[in-house]
Amino acid sequence: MGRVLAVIIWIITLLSVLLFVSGKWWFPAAISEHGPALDRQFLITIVVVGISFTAAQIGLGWMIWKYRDTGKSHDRAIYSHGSNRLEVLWTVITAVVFISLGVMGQSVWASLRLHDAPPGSYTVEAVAQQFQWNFHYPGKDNKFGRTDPKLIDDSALNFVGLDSSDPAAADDSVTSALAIPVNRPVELRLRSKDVIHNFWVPQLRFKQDLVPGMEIKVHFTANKIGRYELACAELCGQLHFKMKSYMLVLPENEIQALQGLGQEQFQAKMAEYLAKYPLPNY
Ligand SMILES: [Cu+2]
Repeated sequence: MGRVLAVIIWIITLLSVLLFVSGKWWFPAAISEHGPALDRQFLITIVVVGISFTAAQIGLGWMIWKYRDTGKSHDRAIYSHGSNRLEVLWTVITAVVFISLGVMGQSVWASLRLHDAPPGSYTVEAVAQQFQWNFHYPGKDNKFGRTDPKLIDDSALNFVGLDSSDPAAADDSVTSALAIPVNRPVELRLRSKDVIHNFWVPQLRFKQDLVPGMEIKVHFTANKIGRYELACAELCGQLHFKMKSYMLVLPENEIQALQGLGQEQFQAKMAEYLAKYPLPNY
């Protein structure tokens, strides 16, 4: 029985490793400037973790094989206090490996979050709520109209509380889909009206929480035109599964064509673009 168990463990290990090595269920192709660096970091991590996992499982199977019950009476278990030296050694090795991976990965992570967006970035405000996305565009004047939580009125479709008496609000638009230019830095200002949500576009290799009471500024550059699925990746309530939308990465002229359109025309143009670009195949 011990031998069977050991072999089963080795087979499961082999199959698990093959799942990754085959590359059949890998990420969709990256469409952001920081994507390749993130993928490289992910690959390093998965190789290191994969080697440790395989070594540990081979060892586990080997112990089960070696110390199986052979029915002989002299095969009695002995009690061991363990080895402090070994304990210290593998704890230190594990700590060094994990801290190194963390330090190596932080530069990409931090560059998108802790530094200001480059000047001239295309800025959009994202306001999440149960269970929809609202993207607020500043329009031609590049100035967001004043918003006030008191003015939020979902039944009047004023989801972000835009103050229409503010002149800067006149050319603003709010839509449920996100449109950004290709090859130009984009700054997102993330806010939430109720609970924690999470902005996630897998191809963008970007994922960030939206936290009530906070404005979180992040930035990235998308480099492939198309339509991509955008999901809320934080379990935010009963209809969380419905909280999805699209992100359009558009050529500069199509972005320009959107700017300054009033709310209705903006929405019509967005519908046109959404129909124009098919979703990528997975
Ligand atoms: Cu959500």
